[in-house]
Amino acid sequence: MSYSEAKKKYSALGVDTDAAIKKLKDVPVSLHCWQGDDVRGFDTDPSKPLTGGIQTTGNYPGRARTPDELMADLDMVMSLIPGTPKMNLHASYAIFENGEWADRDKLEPKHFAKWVKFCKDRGLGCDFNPTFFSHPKCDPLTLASPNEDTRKFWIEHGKACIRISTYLAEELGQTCVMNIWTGDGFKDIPADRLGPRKRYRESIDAILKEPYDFKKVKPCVESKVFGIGVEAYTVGSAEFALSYAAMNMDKCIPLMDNGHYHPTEVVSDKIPALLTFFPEIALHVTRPVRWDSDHVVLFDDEMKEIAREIVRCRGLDGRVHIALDYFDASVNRISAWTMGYRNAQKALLYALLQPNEILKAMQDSGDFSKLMVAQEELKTMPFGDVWEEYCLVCGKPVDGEWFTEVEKYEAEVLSKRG
Ligand code: RNT
Ligand code: ZN
Repeated sequence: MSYSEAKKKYSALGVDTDAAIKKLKDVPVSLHCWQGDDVRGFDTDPSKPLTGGIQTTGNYPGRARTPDELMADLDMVMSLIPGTPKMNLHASYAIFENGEWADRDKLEPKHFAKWVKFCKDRGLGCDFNPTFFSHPKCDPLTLASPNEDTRKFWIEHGKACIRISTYLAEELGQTCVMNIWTGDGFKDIPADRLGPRKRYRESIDAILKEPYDFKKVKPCVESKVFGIGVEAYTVGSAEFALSYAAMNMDKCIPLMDNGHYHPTEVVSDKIPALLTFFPEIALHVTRPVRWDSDHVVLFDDEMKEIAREIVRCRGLDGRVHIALDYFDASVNRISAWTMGYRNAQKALLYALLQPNEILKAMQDSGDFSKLMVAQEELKTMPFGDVWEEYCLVCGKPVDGEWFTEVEKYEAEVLSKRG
């Protein structure tokens, strides 16, 4: 079916497909740099393991090993995805020049000058993350450590990251979302659950004392339920992170990663709960398979429901900051990156093509039979034609046309990497 026919069908349901396409085109969605190199970064020995309770699995060839390789891969991905990507960097992706090196507590904006140039040349904004993992100063705790020197080091890192986030926001003229996540926790039953949380709270307080303009830099606190090797206790639990954000609404916002909850909990339902109270929230969109496995985002039911809540709560008008967060090393990384981003875009477009006001009215008038029928029948609308039109409007390949480009890139570029 052609786009014009699909448009007519949607219009009969009260949905304007052109308006949906126009809306989504300009919504920034953050593209995480860490899918390209298995979360290794450039500031520590790449042979050292990833720590902090997260894990990449698989050893598909072609991992980016240098800033130039990572940037080339990002360009490849960006040539294949519709919409408005925004870069998302971790502090560990600092680029040092002329043999210089700085530890995480001493990082400066200049270590991200190359990234600023990369973003400027492509008209991108940039989000940022302090890196509280994969570093010898993890004892193994960071901001919650009982050791004052450890805490001080990581607080200084957090402050340096606020200064870098301000630099990114000012240089690029877009808000910089700066996400605080640590893997602090214990493998086995702790004797003191309160102490680490009090220290974590004080450490975040100290980081947020670093001056910043809350309109430009949006610090977030990301919660988690558990990680590998820290199964029994997580300092930054859901209640901790949410309470912190609620008590400091003028300084930071909560961040929910949909891999960080018990398996029957859903972030789609939590979005409107948080938006009842918080003017803004942030999301890490991922796909947990039985645990926080960070599989590639699919166009699946929960992804659709997350997107529907974002759209219904008017989150696309700046209330919900959307970032992707997954890392699969078992398949072609460019394909993983592209597929996940395209799927997140698909879900958002799908959500924009729901007659939300009409469905709400059915709910409010208690017409639940009609609502069920309407919601079910929407599932077989000609969504694929609108998606294809969206890709064309964005000047990006439609389904069926991008993967061959990835195969070509693999043959010409990735397979030549040692
Ligand atoms: C880990 C968190 C965190 C990281 C990234 C690399 O469980 O989700 O957001 O994945 O910062
Ligand atoms: Zn996350």
